[in-house]
Amino acid sequence: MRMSIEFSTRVARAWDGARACENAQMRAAPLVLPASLVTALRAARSVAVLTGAGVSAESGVPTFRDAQQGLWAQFDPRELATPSAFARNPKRVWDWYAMRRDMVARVAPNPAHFALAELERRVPDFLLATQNVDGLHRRAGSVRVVELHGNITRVRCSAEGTVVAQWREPADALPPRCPACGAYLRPDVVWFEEMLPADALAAAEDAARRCDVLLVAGTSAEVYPAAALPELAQRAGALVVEVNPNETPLSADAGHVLRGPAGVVLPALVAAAFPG
Ligand code: BJW
Repeated sequence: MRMSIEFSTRVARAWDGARACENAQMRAAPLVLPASLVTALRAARSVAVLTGAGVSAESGVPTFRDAQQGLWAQFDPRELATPSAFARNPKRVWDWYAMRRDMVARVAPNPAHFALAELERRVPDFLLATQNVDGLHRRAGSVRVVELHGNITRVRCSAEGTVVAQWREPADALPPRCPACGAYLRPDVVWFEEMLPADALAAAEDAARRCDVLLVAGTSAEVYPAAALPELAQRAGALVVEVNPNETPLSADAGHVLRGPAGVVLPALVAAAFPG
């Protein structure tokens, strides 16, 4: 119980930080959309999108690496998001994810999610590859979505990988057990040092290779293999567009960089390319 209170307070602080950050970004400089970008997006037959935590920031979900309000500013990822952390202290890891699962259930998609769902309806060939585990893209109406890092709302057996629909929180200081084999249950997310779901990654790589335009929104572009998708697309001839209020390792190589919050930039871009 003490652990839950600790997580509750500190994650709530990150949530508040995400909202403060959102408010500050909303007051950012006016957005300029290059005409060549609008034309390219309108003409594109195939569009791929890579999203990261920044796309959910305006829903109030904390990012990972933002200096003040990111989760990794308050929590050590090696203690919470690795298989060895779960092996060392399964209850601590379980509690952290349970807290975040509760928080995610209480937020809603923002204009960035809705703009990407609208873009999907306008483009013949489309794929949205997200690193986010919050499920907000589907809740906004996106259909052609692959979740590269899993989904925090699901739970699976840590031994067999079977997704378990229902579980009861045990009274003791351990995570719940798999009803079939008795191993601990764990969140159905991808931790560091774990492989990404092969079908999701293959679909994202295919989309990156064949797209005309790749939008990269709200990611620090630091975590591989997702961070390799922009280069894959660029080598195959795609126009790569970064949407991010801050500089990332991708910024120097992107064809266009739109500096601003995704909840402002993406609706404006989609409306400019597909008016009416
Ligand atoms: C806004 C905004 C607004 C703010 N609008 N934008 C050495 C040892 C072991 C492994 C490695 C190693 N070196 C490299 C690796 C590989 C490792 C890796 O890449 N590490 C790097 C950190 C160096 N990768 C892996 O381990 C992956 N697996 C793998 O490679 O398997 C093969 C392998 C096996 C064994 C050994 C080695 C390799 C798995 C990666 C799994 C990542 N998992 C997490 C946690 C998921 C579960 C959870 O939620 O807890 O995924 S970590 C975290 O980072 C999460 C995210 O999906 C991911 C990416 O973060 P993201 O989305 O980019 O968020 P931020 O916070 O970084 O950035 C937010 C951005 O938004 C910022 O740029 C802001 O400016 C911006 N922003 N507000 C738009 N309003």
